[in-house]
Amino acid sequence: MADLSGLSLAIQAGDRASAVRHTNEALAAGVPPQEILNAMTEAMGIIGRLFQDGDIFVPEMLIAARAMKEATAILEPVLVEAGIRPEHTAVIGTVEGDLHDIGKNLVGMMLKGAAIEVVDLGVNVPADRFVEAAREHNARLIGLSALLTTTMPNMRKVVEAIKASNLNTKVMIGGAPTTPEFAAQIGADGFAPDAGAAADLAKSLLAG
Ligand code: B1M
Repeated sequence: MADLSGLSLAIQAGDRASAVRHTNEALAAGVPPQEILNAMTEAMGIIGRLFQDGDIFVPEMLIAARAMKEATAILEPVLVEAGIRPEHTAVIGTVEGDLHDIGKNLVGMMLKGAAIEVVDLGVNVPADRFVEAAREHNARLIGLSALLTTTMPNMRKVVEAIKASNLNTKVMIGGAPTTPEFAAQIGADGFAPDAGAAADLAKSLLAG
């Protein structure tokens, strides 16, 4: 097992140049790409936990995610060549009527950090579009975000549309006005209060 602690620390610190350098060095030293990806995913897991615990904030998480993005860009062609693809795909989006996307984007970054392929439908997404995209991309998870009390009911529409389809797709929700009680009420499979928790929840829903 190679020592990839330098790469992990570079990602956690959001040091893009160092993350890229460590990735190139590891590849040149013949470290398997999956092992490098695992080190990056673990680094983002640490970031997620620090964010959940209130030890770091949105800017730190964003710069860590950007460092990971640049480092994975180097790794991606090597992973593709080796036939390694993320095992699962998640479709995410902000529900119809709602244009807030900062939190949703963070959730997307953390899911990618957890080695989940993310199809981001953007904002103001109608229920049917989530179902279509889940079918098209064979996604086993849909992540819904809402920041307005007035758009929360549109989450229920997505859950109902998924239940009416024959898809084996779980639905998780989040966003400031949502709660675990609301998730249970609308029949969603889970709620996460923040992006770090969203990655943990996604992994456990996809494992189930
Ligand atoms: Co809006 N806005 N806004 N706004 N805006 C709020 C949400 C509001 C609380 C402000 C206020 O009044 N105090 C209020 C909502 C009130 C309510 O419904 N209870 C509000 C309002 C009223 C409005 C407008 C109606 C204002 C108007 O036009 N009169 C309008 C609505 C437009 C629309 O959507 N149709 C509007 C517009 C906007 C801007 C466009 C100006 C801008 C959005 C820009 C953008 O997103 N690109 C904006 C902003 C920035 C905010 C505030 C200030 C910040 C939201 C944010 O990005 N937070 C917000 C007030 C506030 O929250 N303090 C406010 C940072 C972000 C990292 O946190 O999104 O909570 P958050 O995401 C977290 C978690 O919630 C969770 O993880 C994230 C990271 O930890 N999470 C998930 C989120 N999605 C998840 C999904 C998951 C799991 C976890 O699983 C899938």
